Amino acid sequence: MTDPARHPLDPLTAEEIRAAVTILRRDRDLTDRWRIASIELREPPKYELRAWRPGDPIARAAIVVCWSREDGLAHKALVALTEDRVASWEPRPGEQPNMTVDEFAEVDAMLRAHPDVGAALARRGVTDMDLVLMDSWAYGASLIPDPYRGRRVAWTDVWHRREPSASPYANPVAGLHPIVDLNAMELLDLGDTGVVARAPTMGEYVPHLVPGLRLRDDVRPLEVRQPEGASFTLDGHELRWQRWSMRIGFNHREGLVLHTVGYEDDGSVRPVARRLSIAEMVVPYRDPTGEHDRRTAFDIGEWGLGFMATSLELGCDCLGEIAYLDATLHDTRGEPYTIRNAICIHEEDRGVLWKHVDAQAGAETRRMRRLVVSFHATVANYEYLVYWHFHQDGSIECEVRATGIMVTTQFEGEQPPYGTLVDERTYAPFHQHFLVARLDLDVDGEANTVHAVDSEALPTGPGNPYGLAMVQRSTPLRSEHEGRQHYDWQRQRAWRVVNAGARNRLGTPVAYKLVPGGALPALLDPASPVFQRAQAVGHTLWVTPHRDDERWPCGEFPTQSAEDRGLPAWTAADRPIEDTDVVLWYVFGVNHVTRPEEWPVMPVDVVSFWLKPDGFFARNPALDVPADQRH
Ligand SMILES: [Cu+2]
Repeated sequence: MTDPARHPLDPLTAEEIRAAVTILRRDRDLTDRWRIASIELREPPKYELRAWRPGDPIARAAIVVCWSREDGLAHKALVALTEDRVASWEPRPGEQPNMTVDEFAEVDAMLRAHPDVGAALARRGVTDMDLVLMDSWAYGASLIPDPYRGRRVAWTDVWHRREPSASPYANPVAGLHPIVDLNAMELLDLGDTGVVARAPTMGEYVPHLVPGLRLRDDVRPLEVRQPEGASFTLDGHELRWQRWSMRIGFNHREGLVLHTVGYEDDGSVRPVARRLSIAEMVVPYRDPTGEHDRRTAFDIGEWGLGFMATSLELGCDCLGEIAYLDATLHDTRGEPYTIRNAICIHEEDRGVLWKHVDAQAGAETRRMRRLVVSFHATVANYEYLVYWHFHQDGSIECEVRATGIMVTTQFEGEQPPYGTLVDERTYAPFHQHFLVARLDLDVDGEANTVHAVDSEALPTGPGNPYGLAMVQRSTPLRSEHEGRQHYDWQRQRAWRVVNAGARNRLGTPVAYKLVPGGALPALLDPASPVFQRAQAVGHTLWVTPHRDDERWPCGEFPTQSAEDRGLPAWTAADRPIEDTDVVLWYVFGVNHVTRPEEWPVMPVDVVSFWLKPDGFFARNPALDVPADQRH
């Protein structure tokens, strides 16, 4: 038995996942021909949860998305676990549930056993099918070939390993992209556009497979010791560290979720954020050739960063005293499984926090320490490492690291101009990683207004004879259309989330500032199919009034979608966002112009943005950090 939930926001346990499926099978006749796409805690509505106190009864419910492989019809169910009943059962015609790990594995096995695939590979000199990997990708609606429209389909890349322990992503098989019906689990089209001669690439990164690699021999141990243990406490899913407190959540789609983030100030906990997560990730490849023109991954909406989370037993890569939380997920039969050590919690030294040297008073220096809550996801060839950093000065940094292995293609003749040559007759196409952070900030409460703040240099003239004057222009965003914001380098734009009803000791309204980082333009034709599906990436920031059910910026079901039914649809109503419970949707990421140095494995590309107190405190909140942090 796993522990029953102790708090309404605790993720579903294995027993609860089993119970949700049992209730559905009993009451809705789910046969073996059904697949379960996702089972997730139905988080209590935000305003109901406010009234909950420890010891109060907890009503648990699960949202289940499933579909029948016979007719392909998706259903979304709300299963009231506490009441042992299906509370709602909603057919979702025309929508495709997320892609699943089971389908990925079944496609791989089916294609490797298929005689036509074997013959196509034999024409390319590949005969040992144990060395082949089929990598399924989801479609956008407009790119599905006509005869297969309306079906659940995947297209695949073909890779082959040089030897059993070698990297599959070192050797692409160009000109072969089988199309599969996922419900029938059958090959529809070989997608054979012709043999491309294989090139003698060196795509291996495991040292013993890299010819002639000499490891550095001048690296001595660097150890982090915390002889009295870590400074945080973890009680169930509740985390406390110095002045910070929060609850850790996890689901199949967003992966890590942070709830009820607060900062203790003068004995009381002041709310900063109600819920923080990465809600979508869109990765369009910017190569129109037939090898890549369908390659548009929605890694969260199609695959789920939670489902893709890796056990940090396989490499946590953090130093010091570490606490872990497991994650409970499930397969398409609804059978739960555990990812051991899915979430990592630890502290890091971050150099100097503040310092001043005075000739008479001497030096005062404080070292910065931060709390890190993180998880890692492996989405086929790529890794995404998500870190939330909490600092002693009240700031929060959300950092994402992209690493892993770039998609490559071998070519004959002239290299297409849409990528960088990284190996013999092999190029890595340009692409972008757009991340959409969902930030439900509650700065000292829910009544918040977002202001765009621009730096403006005043013209030289009377009162400003030397042209030095610079002021801040603060523009309140009053409606959702005004809330569609772009980064503005010329004005150094940032956004302040202001609570006009709460004042600091200086008498000014309290605020947190969203300091943009990693902002990137879509660089997409608005009419293009990918932009239609991912209009959320068309703005750096969106602001919406809080709704419990508005969670997915590119729509609830981006798999095989034609248009973005998330942010553009919700904000079309242009609802008021002034002095209300706002949610910020921040778009950031990597404009990945590939480099040879990112092959055969990519050093991390790091992007981040910050949430910084900006008048939330009346002075430096880290004055209280002791000089000697050993005591
Ligand atoms: Cu990339």
